[in-house]
Amino acid sequence: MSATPSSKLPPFDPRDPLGLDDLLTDEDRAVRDTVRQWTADRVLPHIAQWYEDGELPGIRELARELGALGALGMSLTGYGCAGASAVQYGLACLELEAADSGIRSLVSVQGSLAMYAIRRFGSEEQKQQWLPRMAAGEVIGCFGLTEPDHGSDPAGMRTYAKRDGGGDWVLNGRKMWITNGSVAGVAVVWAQTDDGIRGFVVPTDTPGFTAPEITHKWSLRASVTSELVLDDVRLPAAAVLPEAKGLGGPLGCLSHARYGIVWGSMGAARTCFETALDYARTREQFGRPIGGFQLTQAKLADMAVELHKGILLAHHLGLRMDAGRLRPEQVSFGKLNNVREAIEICRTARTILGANGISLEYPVMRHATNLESVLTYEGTVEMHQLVLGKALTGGLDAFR
Ligand code: TGC
Ligand code: FAD
Repeated sequence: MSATPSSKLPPFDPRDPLGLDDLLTDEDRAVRDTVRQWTADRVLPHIAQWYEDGELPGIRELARELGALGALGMSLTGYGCAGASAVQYGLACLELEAADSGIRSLVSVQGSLAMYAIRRFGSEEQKQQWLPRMAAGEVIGCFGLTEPDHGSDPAGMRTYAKRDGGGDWVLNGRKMWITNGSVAGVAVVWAQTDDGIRGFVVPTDTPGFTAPEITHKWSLRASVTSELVLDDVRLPAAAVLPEAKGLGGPLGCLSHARYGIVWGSMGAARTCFETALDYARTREQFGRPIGGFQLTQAKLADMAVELHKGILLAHHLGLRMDAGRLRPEQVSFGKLNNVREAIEICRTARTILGANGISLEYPVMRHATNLESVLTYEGTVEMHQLVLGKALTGGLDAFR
């Protein structure tokens, strides 16, 4: 059969060269456009200044607006959550991270980590108490897994929860690098117990809980990152997440959040690619636009290929998640590939912008430095290589 005559083909769109928009439903597009418009109104006009200042001012107001959009706990059902599809949640992550990884982080930690932990592993009372207010953005949540001496290897965590004679839990320990920590009203904290690792729902006004902010970051500067200090934090027996037992609890939450990053990282990459494309068309050297040089075209072609392959991969994983068929190893596949390629795209975009590439007047360096964190959190490149390596080799475990 002959190919379709090119006169009948849709025009080539440099911003969607594979025609991936065709994969979306009208509802998907509406979600995407709503979140994109919100970032255009509320984030993009200010983000460079927030980044320079190293703060996310008005985070509580932003959280309430994101709640009103239905973006918090977006793919969860009931308790005020939007019940959107995994693909729609992914599209929202992409649009948020196209603005800044810090905004996507706020949403990931709230919805995929803190809310997801309570929705999946919590008691009915915990769900009723926290989820509707978290979905509305009235209460911000955080997720405390990492410790100063246990990052990639959370199984060795030292934070300990002990039961006293009356049945209360008493928590002691420290968590490190916790997104949203100092602004959170509720913390999901993972701790060792006499029966293995358990999760606890900790109201942050509980005596003994403090969350000093971590400053001097050169990445994710428009995001709140904190320590959590637990000093004889006394909680009722009902504070434990009843359905989470062992490391599978927090790792199950991570699968959900990592899925969002598979999409989100492509948002940061898209912004950098589009910025570089616009720049290459207009910036002239040697008497013509730098986009006319073959070396620049090769860079743009390679960036476009990896960007749209990454979006296609994210969409595929989204469809699998919606069908209840997404395995953790597949999430590792996506996080490993997409964040690694996103940072490469941003670094290449930086070269196309020359000296302007390092300026906050353009979004490229901001995204590239943000992605240094995204490469590390939610499992480093090496952790995802090892998860995949273990699965590929039929279970040869490089960890233990
Ligand atoms: P391993 O023996 O492999 O597993 C322990 C148990 O967990 C189960 N499991 C999972 N369950 C659900 N989902 C997953 N993805 C799972 N992966 C493993 C597993 O079946 C086993 O169950 P059982 O019943 O047999 O006990 O555990 P390991 O100790 O060998 O650890 C391996 C490793 C490296 C995969 C894991 O520990 C790991 O993922 N390390 C990286 C830690 C990490 O990602 N931390 C992230 C902290 S949160 C964060 O960064 C938020 S930033 C968010 C933002 O700002 O956007
Ligand atoms: P380490 O585990 O010490 O790793 C250091 C290096 O050694 C890495 O390259 C790692 O891949 C490598 N390595 C370790 N073990 C092996 C091995 N077996 N084989 C080969 N290489 C290995 N955590 C939370 O719990 N909640 C949060 O909200 C949160 N938010 C974060 C926000 C930011 C901005 C950042 C930067 C981090 C955040 N984290 C959070 C922590 C993050 O998840 C950890 O930093 C991450 O899991 C890595 O742990 P680590 O930094 O201790 O590095």
